[in-house]
Amino acid sequence: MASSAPKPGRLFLVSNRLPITMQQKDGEVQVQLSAGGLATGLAGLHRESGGSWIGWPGMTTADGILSAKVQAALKSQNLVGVGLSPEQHQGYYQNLSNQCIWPLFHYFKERMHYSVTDWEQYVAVNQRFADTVLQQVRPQDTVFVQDFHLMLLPRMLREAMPDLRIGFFLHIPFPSSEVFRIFPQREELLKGALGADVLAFHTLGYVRHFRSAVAHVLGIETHTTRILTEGREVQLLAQPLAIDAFQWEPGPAKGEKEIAQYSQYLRQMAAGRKIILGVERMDYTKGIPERMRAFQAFLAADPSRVNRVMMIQVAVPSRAEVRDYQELKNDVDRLAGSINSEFGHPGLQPLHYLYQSVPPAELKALYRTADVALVTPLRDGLNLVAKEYVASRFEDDGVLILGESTGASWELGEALRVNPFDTSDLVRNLELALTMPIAEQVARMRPMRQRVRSTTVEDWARACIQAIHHSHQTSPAPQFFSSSTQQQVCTSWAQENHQRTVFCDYDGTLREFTGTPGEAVPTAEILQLLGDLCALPKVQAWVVSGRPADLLAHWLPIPGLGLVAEHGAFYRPPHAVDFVPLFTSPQLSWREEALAILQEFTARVPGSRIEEKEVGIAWHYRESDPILGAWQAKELFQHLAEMFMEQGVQVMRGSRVLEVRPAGIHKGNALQTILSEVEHSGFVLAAGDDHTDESMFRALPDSGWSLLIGNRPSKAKLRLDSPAEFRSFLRQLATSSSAPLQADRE
Ligand code: GDG
Repeated sequence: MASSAPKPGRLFLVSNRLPITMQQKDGEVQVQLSAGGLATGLAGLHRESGGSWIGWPGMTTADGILSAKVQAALKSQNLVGVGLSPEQHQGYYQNLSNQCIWPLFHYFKERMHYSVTDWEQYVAVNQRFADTVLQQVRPQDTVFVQDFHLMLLPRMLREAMPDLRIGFFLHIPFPSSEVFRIFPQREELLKGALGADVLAFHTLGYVRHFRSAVAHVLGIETHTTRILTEGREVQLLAQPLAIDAFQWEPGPAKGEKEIAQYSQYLRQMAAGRKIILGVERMDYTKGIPERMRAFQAFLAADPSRVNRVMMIQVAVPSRAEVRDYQELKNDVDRLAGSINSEFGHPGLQPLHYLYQSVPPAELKALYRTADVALVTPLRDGLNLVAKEYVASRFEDDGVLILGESTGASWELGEALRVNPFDTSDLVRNLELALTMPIAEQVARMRPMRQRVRSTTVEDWARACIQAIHHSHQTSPAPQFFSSSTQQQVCTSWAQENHQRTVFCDYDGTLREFTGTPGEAVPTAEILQLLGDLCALPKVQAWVVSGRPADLLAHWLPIPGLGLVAEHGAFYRPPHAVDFVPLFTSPQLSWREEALAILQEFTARVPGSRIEEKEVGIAWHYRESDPILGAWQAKELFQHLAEMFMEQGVQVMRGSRVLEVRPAGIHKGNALQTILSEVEHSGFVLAAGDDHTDESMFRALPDSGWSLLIGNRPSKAKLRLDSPAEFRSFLRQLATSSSAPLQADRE
């Protein structure tokens, strides 16, 4: 797949915010790159490829346009700015991103504020980003989009530049589909993200949630890590963000002196007490009040603990203009006050609460000095603080207490895991942590530290980008059967002097799918069309279906029509009366056992049903819950394939149907047999929609026309979107025959 794709071009990163601080002084613009984290890890990659980082530089302008000076200053750092007006910033970022998607994706439905105007701004700003990206990129480039602010961007880019390699990473949780579908524009968000070649998340849990949302909201069948949509394959990836552990370890030129000084200050302040540390943005997802209440309960259980333990809580101001965040700060202020007044003594303050950002050296000192890190968000995409604490413990001591609802808990299994909502669980684990023998601390910390050290941010980025390059396919679906090509095909059909043969599948090709297979009786239009085709001289029309022979004969009573039943097990040539087997005495000893298994699965999956045919047995799950149906079909497939592998039986997957039948019977074989019986075969066309039709496409001679009805990777040369489009093409064929017919008569 990857080998046939052209060499990847430059890398472009796109995020809501550029990783910079910008100052304008005396008409001069100064751009300072942020240090550490994602910014440092990613910067090298786009620079070495010749690409840029595209995002909002952090200041709004009245008209949403960045001055030439600002753009030039950004360009000198390989950055491209997207300008935003205050209204756009408010609607897209403050409101829709931070007060709608953020709370909902963290399971805080009651804090979600949705308005149509904000949504419109979100769409418009995503489009603004798309326009900026499109001005920069060429089709062979790679674009790696970051986070929930830009969920519509992948699709916008895909529509404008179909061959672009696009990846998307979600830094926050992807919630359960039950929660996700509360979002009013849920289809749009999913379709937007599905424009990417690779959708990456921190954990497999989020991958599962996303798949489930796609299945339930869009009704698209999904596979473990793949989704087929609009003719493309989207790969789902669990790739937790890494940190550069070495940055947290002691080393020359890392401000060691400052760190040591602050550590000493902390120890003096602790005066022999053990230190519990909490660090995060002041955000309701981080569980700060819950943690403080647990500390309060811990002290209340034994007030003398105040002489042995203290807590430092750093809460970095965040989204402070939003009411929910102001209220949270007031709560935390009050709680901190009440803990200190309840348990403090003159000169002995149990809780040091800092509502501020601390400089990097102080943060390092805090991580190195704290005996226990209490990282207990109520919900967190990953949580870098937990990894940073582990990386800082270069002597492998210290205890990490980690909330089970953080993505990081997937990787940091040796931490003490807690339910962040359960005060008594927090208290119990605080007691455990504070009395943990050093040998156990080391036994837990060492493997976590080794794990955190084993990858860097750059490794993370490279893994994502490699996945994007690997999964990208250039036009994997057949080309659309344009009206001009249809004209050409009709001309070659009309000019053909030899036999003209048309093979078409029935369900999903000639006829639209219906709720139950029994409802899909042919319409008068279909009967007329097939009748007209069969009435033409030198034309053979065949319906090649998985349906049983007697049903096809009953539904399609057209004497001139050829019929192939049960995926190629039987056929009835035009004007013949009986069906003839296309196989030599099949082995049917497996049937009884297979039927028993299918019955078991039918009992398990509501809405599924068995169709017994003369040789094959089909299990249909079109009316079942899409997730349950697809999951059970996969199980069933493996089960049957393993059981009957050596008995000459094959298991085939169709569109929401699975069929067991003797090996070697397929539509392709039927097509070859029929064509071998035609004396002078000329024009041949085969049309079908599902995987069982691929064998027909493969069996066609090179000069044949293969036509997929639908949009997915296929062996077919051309495609149409629907049975209605196919019927309209057949109608054109039927009427294009008049010229040579007249010539024939002369
Ligand atoms: C989002 C997702 C996901 C914090 N206080 C100070 C300070 N920090 C730094 C930490 C850490 C970063 O901020 C916080 O990262 P988190 O991962 O903990 O949380 P979010 O900001 O919510 O990040 C999260 C992340 O994206 C990455 O994908 O893990 O789940 O919500 O690096 O060190 N840095 C300094 N002073 C502080 O006071 N210097």
